[in-house]
Amino acid sequence: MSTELHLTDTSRSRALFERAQQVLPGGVDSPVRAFRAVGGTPRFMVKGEGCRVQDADGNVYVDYLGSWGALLHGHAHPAIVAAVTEAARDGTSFGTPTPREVELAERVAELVPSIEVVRFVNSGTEATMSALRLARAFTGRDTIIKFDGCYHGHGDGLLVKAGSGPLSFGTPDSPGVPAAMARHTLSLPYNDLEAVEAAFRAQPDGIAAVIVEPIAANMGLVPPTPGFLEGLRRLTEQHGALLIFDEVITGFRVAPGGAQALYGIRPDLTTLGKVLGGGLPVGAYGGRRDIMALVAPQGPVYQAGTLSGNPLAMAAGLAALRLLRDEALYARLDQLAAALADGLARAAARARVPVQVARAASLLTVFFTEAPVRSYDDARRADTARFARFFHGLLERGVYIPPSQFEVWFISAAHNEYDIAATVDAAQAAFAELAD
Ligand code: HOZ
Repeated sequence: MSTELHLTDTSRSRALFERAQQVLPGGVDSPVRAFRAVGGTPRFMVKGEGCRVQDADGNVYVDYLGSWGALLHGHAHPAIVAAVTEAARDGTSFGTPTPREVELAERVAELVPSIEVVRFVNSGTEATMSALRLARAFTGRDTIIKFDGCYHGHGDGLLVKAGSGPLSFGTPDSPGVPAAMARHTLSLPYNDLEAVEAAFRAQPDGIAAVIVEPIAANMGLVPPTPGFLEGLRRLTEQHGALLIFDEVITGFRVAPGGAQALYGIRPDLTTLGKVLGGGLPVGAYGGRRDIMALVAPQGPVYQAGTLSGNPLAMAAGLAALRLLRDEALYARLDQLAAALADGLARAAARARVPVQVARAASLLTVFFTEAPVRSYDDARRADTARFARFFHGLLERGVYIPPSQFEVWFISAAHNEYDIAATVDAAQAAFAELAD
């Protein structure tokens, strides 16, 4: 990888983007991919191997997007590819129960401390929508508390001060969500326990659930301040509301048992996705047996899906979770991520570019701001124009990071010390350009 700025040929990506815009809204199937927050042409990827991706023009990048966190083990891990190939030979979908989903459910229940029973779905969005329906049914209440800048997928009622794409594009409240629906969502500042206490005081018997990313990773990376998650557990218990951890990003990534294992907090329900699917579309929600007993057909809360528990996806998930048995995995990820975070902070300081490098386990964000970021309001103070220049400085030097200031970099088990060192060199050069 060269730290020199080289003019990469992007003609094939540009041509594909032209065609895509004729037949896909904005040329993409998920908004942040369109590069609108950073400008320029999105790269159309054709191949991934380990920590590298190759675009349609043959340019190769060290990848810190990792399919938005799904690829903890890197691209095309041989064990995952073999498992999916073997499963595909036996049939790609049955619409019946299959053995692999039982095995994956058992493995999830073993790994995630609070999950006794789990339901597989196809995406994180489905998981959070279903978990909220369940929480409302269980408590007989309507109001949901979420936090500003947290993103829980694109379900109605969750697009209120939402992070990720909505934050990147300045549309944190989407049109098309009925006002009546949004009225049942209370969005409060992340890391502000007093605001949660006040909400419970105002509606002591009205709040069905508090849903939270235990480590917020959709407004850039914002770890919980000490006592915040513990406080949420205490308040929800006191008021008969459920605590839902959205671990779509943190599940199996920050520890085998997710953030709840890391912080020692037992939520009532958990939502999962990304790493759980090993790169195939899988989401899940699960938790206490008495709550999950309400899900159809055991109970009356309806939720279904033709491709739920799909055998290919279950095979990929099983292979991905099997790889977590490597005892050195999390220490290695931590070491690599720490080296990258330190290197980035030093490189920025050398170039006199004020940044905050936030890190938790193998997740990090470089915020272009002078003040620490503990909330959505802090995150929004970041200089997004500077971020966009930095993004392109890296891209042109062969480093692919998520194309928005408000997303996180994902370090995978396929990165190594040389990739990290080369990334820091590239960042050094990209930061130097910002100082001009
Ligand atoms: N919601 C994802 C970022 N937090 C983006 C997913 C995608 O574009 O693939």
